[in-house]
Amino acid sequence: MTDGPDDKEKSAKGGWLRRLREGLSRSTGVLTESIGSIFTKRRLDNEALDELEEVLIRADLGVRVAGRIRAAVAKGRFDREISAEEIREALAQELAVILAPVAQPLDPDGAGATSPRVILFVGVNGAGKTTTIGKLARLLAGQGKRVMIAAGDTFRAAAVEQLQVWGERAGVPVVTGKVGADAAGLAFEALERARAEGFAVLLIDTAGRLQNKEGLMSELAKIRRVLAKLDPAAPHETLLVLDATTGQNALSQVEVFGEIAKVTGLVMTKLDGTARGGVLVAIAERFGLPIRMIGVGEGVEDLQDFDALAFARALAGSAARSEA
Ligand SMILES: Nc1nc2c(ncn2[C@@H]2O[C@H](COP(=O)(O)OP(=O)(O)O)[C@@H](O)[C@H]2O)c(=O)[nH]1
Ligand SMILES: [Mg+2]
Repeated sequence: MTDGPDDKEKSAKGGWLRRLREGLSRSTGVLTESIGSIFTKRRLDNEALDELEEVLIRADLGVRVAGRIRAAVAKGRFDREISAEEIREALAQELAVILAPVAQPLDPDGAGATSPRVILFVGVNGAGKTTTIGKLARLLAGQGKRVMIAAGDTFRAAAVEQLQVWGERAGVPVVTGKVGADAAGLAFEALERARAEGFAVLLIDTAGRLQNKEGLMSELAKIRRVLAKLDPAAPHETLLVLDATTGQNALSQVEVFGEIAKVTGLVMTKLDGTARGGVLVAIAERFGLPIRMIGVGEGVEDLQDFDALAFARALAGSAARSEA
């Protein structure tokens, strides 16, 4: 999604990487400092590896990833004296191995001659669905794509207004209904209109009232059903939006939404906040779902493709990160 001129792209990338690194400071702080104190002039023995594993678990990476990294770091280095920087770079490389397969950017191109690409956004309240849709609409419109938004979170007037503001700025039409209106009906109407008017992309917002799991499940199922009446392949993408600051809780959200919605990809937001970015690694390892985008701030330029190695280095606090 970064298709500007080279130098512009580079400085924008520098900016978001800095924000990402700052955001990951909680995880990175734990990792870099602890690695620094474990590996000052020390042999890489079992005790050192135990300590490393513990630090990785504390940084939200999860038990399985921690074990995997322990083994990878030990390989070829066991019983050698090793520096903290060497450990950080080995950690970054191993994290990148886990993350590379899920770094699959969104394909926003139209689904076919007669249908727009339909992207459904799901996730708990406050995760960043509406903001992400606004940013994405702006980005895609900026690339000359014809985008329409359906304000499917009909329970929150603020969500509708929020989208109208983004839509106005981006010159993107926003299909809305009355407060409490049937979200599926709205989604149907939007897709009908988007098809008739030749739009390339339809972004659909939804409510995130997870406290009423049955209700939400049937609402999402109904949205899917009515969309499929117009295009059997719609929605072409169902993106689960996750707030990185929720840490381990994000894992259970992937489980729940995986069950109630057919999630095809993830968006991880708020990686610029006091983020606990390590959880993204645990999610990648456990679920293998594509990470379509990340959010590193509230501005339109803060929606980014997920770069596995840059993220891994930022998380590991590896010095090589500045080249990423
Ligand atoms: N710092 C930061 N804030 C974000 C990001 N994405 C969303 N937010 C904020 O998170 C809050 C909730 O976002 P919203 O889109 O309304 O969540 P929704 O309930 O899932 O639709 C808003 O204040 C957003 O501005 C991000 O990447 N970084
Ligand atoms: Mg919302």
